[in-house]
Amino acid sequence: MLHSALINVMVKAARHAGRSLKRDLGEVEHLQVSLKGPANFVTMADKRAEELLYADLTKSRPGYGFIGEEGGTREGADKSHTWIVDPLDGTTNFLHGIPQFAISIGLQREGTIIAGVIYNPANDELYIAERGKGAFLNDQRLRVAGRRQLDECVVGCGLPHIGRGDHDQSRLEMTAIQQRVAGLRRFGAASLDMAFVAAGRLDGYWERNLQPWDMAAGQIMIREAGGVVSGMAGDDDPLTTGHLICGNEFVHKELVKILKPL
Ligand code: 2AM
Ligand code: CA
Repeated sequence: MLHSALINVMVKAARHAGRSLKRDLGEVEHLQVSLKGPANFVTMADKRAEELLYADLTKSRPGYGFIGEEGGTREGADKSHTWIVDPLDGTTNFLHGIPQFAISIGLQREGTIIAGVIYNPANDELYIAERGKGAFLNDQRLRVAGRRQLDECVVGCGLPHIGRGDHDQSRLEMTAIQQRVAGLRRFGAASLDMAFVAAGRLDGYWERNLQPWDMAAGQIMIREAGGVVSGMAGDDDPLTTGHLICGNEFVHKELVKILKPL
């Protein structure tokens, strides 16, 4: 399938960094038995992947700004374009050898996300989206699920981490949703949760306290697949608030209705 030059640049960078992560995953599984454990190694894997992405993306599009989870913000001469990159989303999964992690690359132009690539090197699933051109999983066009009965829906969520977020609030939200849906899931990589919503695997998903690089690519993936993305208010910007609700139009509305008053 033919994609734009921009998407090709993003895909090439994601696959390159993906090969590095996949090699490192093999090493992590090996290190599980060692005394020191793989945590430091994973930090290195993460940084290595980000540097590959930075080098590849900057070589192809010199001057674009770059915001990465590891290296922070790197300004470029071109102030209207910024890459928003998570080199390893789902770090805890990666550390435990669970094959649910991804490289996430979003491109922002004048404040709007115009392209996104999410790549899971463990199962070679590649998600791409470009504004006005649709969303694809391995070249298959994506469409959000069409379910309109909440009790038939499978919904994803996030959980606050140790020492972070509001655990009581999280329990409150989960209890409220659990009573209304067919199934609740927690996969642990926000970018892939969003890709799953775009692919119609999950009917909806919400999570609090995310970072822009967790959501940038996922946001355009869902919108191009016909879904809706917002913050907790229902019409706000998750990239600004850090809180996210998404799904098809109906599920998104229902989730907002349940979660907003809590
Ligand atoms: P990460 O793996 O790149 O850290 C898990 O619920 C999701 O939340 C993951 O996508 C994870 O991204 C993200 N996340 C955001 N902030 C986090 C934090 N402070 N600690 C762990 N995961 C975080
Ligand atoms: Ca992340």
